[in-house]
Amino acid sequence: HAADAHRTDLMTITRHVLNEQTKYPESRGDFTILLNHIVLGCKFVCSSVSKAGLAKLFGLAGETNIQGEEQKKLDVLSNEVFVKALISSGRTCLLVSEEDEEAIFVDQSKRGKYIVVFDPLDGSSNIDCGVSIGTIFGIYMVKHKDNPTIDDVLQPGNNLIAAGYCMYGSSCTLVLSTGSGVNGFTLDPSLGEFILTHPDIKIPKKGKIYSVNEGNAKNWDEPTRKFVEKCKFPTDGSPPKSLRYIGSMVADVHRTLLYGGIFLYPADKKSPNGKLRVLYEVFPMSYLMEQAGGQAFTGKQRALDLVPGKIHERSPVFLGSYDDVEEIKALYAAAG
Ligand code: AHM
Ligand code: MG
Repeated sequence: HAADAHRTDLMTITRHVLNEQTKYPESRGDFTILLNHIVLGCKFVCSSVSKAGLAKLFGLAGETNIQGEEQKKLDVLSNEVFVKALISSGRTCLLVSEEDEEAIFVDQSKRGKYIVVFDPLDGSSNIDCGVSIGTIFGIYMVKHKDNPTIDDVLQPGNNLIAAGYCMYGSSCTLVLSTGSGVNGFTLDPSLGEFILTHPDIKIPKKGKIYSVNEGNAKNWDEPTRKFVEKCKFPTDGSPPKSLRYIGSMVADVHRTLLYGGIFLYPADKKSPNGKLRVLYEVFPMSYLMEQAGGQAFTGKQRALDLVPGKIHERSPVFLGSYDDVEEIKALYAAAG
């Protein structure tokens, strides 16, 4: 249709979030402003990631460029971009980034009521071969704005007011939940706008895919081992599941959300708490899964009920389709 070629009535992410916020009469646009700054960070990182292959032309990370400045690694650069974008929004008071050992307390003059936890560039070991990577974020509301402390961020995932990720892949996709379902937006590079392309994402109740680093199998515990065995050799007459593992959490979770199935990063003998970080990896992804009708489990409890004791704490995680997570829960319950 000629009319379709010139569609101008697009649902941009800003318009979408503004619509959602009208449900809260007390809202004064602060959240929309914060989100706009996150979106800006995502666009910047997206453009840097797409140029990563050209980095050699401009000088490799660790080398100096023509201006004599050291070329920054993409994960370091992404972190700086997000920290600056978040602080300059004037809506944050406390930031926790995977890249920074300490939490960042925002200066009083720029302080707002939101706390943002984020992994600016997750899966960065995949950059050099062009595999999808992403940014993951979660947003909390501070308890005491005048005097935020580290306890303000050591909240269970249950208290998140929003979470999302942006995947830098064949296209740039931002998936977001503000607590009433999950929506996906795709960056239209010609407009520089994220457009609603995946409204109200619901994860299939049961999936045909499992996703785990099987190279760690030798060190798994009994319930994880049994679960993966059942994926390959089902005993209930169902066909075996397919294995898909990219090794980039955003990409693996994105596929799980859209196609269904289960993503596991379990505990093992070498890493009894698994690998993934509670605040900015496990929580946001678990929140999105639940909002899409799936589940997230740690091997002991519902993932969002965890209360982290420190900002970079890790936890095992099993997340995805409702029925598939039910199965792993049953195996852990049986193991006692
Ligand atoms: P990173 O934060 O150092 O990039 O590591 C996190 C990544 C996740 O994206 C991915 O799910 C996981 O590490 C893969 O780990 P492994 O290589 O052990 O399978
Ligand atoms: Mg990470």
